[in-house]
Amino acid sequence: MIDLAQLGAAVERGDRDSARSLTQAAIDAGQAPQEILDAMVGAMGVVGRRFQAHEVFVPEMLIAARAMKESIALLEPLLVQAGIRPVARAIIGTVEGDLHDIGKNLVAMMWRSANIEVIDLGANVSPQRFLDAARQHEPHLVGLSALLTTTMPAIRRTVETLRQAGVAAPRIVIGGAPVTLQYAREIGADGYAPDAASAVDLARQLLGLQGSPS
Ligand code: B1M
Repeated sequence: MIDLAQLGAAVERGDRDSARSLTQAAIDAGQAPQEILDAMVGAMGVVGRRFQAHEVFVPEMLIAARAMKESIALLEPLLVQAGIRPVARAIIGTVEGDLHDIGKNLVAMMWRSANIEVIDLGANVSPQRFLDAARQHEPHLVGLSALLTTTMPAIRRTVETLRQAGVAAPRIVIGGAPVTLQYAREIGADGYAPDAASAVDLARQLLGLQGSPS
């Protein structure tokens, strides 16, 4: 049996090789896929909290998320076999006219690390494309990112398009450097997150999932 705390520690320090080999060893030892997954989700929760406390920065969070992503790839067939499903589905994109996608990618990675299925629509996504994707995927969450003051109105247009079309009431989360909580309230979004780790806490809160991953 593998000590899953070691796997968590490998993910926390972004050690891809160790994370992969410990995941494979745990699989080979017949450990429960859910327990292996929980160890990694918990580790990313720790990384997220350190990021919020400014103890680690974007690069550390990226390498931890990559270590987890590669290990999850080994685990995925077993998760499917065991019928373990993501806790929710999200679509995410950077709004129309805006090509900045680094922060949005980080939010997508952190949501995936919290066991949320994420359909990433990319950058420069029109309100109509968000609507088409919402109709197609029926997400629980929609994430909108903007980095330019000039593209903030596209967030508003996207929220209006989704609301007016009456698609199955997804929770809309917005973020990006010029975006504020006040703006979120003004345009009728469900929430605003200042960074990728907070976006996980917010998603869990909006989805009614208890607390942060331990
Ligand atoms: Co641009 N750019 N850029 N740029 N760029 C900024 C944003 C700018 C602040 C630089 C400056 O002038 N000081 C400025 C915007 C000014 C403003 O509007 N107030 C600017 C400008 C003006 C432009 C152009 C117009 C420049 C030009 O061509 N004249 C142009 C616009 C192109 C377009 O989009 N149509 C442009 C182009 C580019 C590049 C293509 C060269 C490149 C983007 C590459 C890419 O993303 N693939 C680029 C970059 C890299 C930047 C800076 C340097 C870095 C942005 C970044 O990735 N930060 C940026 C200046 C800066 O920030 N220092 C700048 C790192 C990233 C992790 O942070 O994206 O803030 P951030 O994401 C954070 C949070 O905001 C939050 O979580 C993330 C992680 O914690 N968050 C969310 C983000 N999305 C979220 C969604 C959520 C929740 C949280 O829920 C869904």
